[in-house]
Amino acid sequence: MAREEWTHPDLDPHKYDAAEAVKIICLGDSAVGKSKLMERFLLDEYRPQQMSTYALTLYKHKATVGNKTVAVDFWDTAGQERFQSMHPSYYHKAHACIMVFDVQRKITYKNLTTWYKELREYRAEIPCCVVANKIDADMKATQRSFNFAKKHDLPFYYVSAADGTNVVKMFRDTIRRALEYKQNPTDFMDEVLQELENFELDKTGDDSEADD
Ligand SMILES: Nc1nc2c(ncn2[C@@H]2O[C@H](COP(=O)(O)OP(=O)(O)OP(=O)(O)O)[C@@H](O)[C@H]2O)c(=O)[nH]1
Ligand SMILES: [Mg+2]
Repeated sequence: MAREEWTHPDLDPHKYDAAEAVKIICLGDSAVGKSKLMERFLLDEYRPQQMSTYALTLYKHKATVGNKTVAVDFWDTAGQERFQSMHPSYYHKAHACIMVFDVQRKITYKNLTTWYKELREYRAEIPCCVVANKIDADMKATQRSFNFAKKHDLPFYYVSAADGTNVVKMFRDTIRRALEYKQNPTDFMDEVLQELENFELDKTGDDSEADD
């Protein structure tokens, strides 16, 4: 996003530096039920904040984890995002990711590969889970095996935004994992190494100039 877009306080990435604020993103093809899942989880505190200019909706939630109150922002995009890569700012400072597919549309399951690849390009280590939505419409789906999650060692949930099956459990687990990650980011060393690598590259650049 362009710099001026951060002037909206709700989109200021610095707020996620605060100890008890987490950002959770949601990925998946259009119409798999990302927004409905959030609405179902939030129910009466449901106050989506439409950032229409950015095709982005922020769902704000106060969660209690242990004896702490955590401010959770769920970031949800709308529409045809699969056909264009998500903007890097969507991933920026995210602490967890929920990847959703629709058990009635195989293509949405297949496309998880693309979503996951993009996620890992930006956020190599954040907790992520795979969600098979709309099981109310196809109960037999729970007997089918979806190996994507196993292959990548990700938690997997059969859910229904329509009747609420597993929705609270999936969100609570994800919030807890987001917080754990925040308190103990496993990719901290990656960031340090990257910084060092950039530094070394800069130095090499300087040296070659000096040699000329
Ligand atoms: N039967 C059934 N329908 C669902 C369920 N969840 C969502 N839907 C329906 O699927 C359609 C798409 O749901 P959305 O939540 O708008 O999907 P989305 O992933 O947010 O889609 P985009 O915003 O376009 O990316 C709607 O018509 C929902 O009513 C579910 O658990 N069961
Ligand atoms: Mg939506």
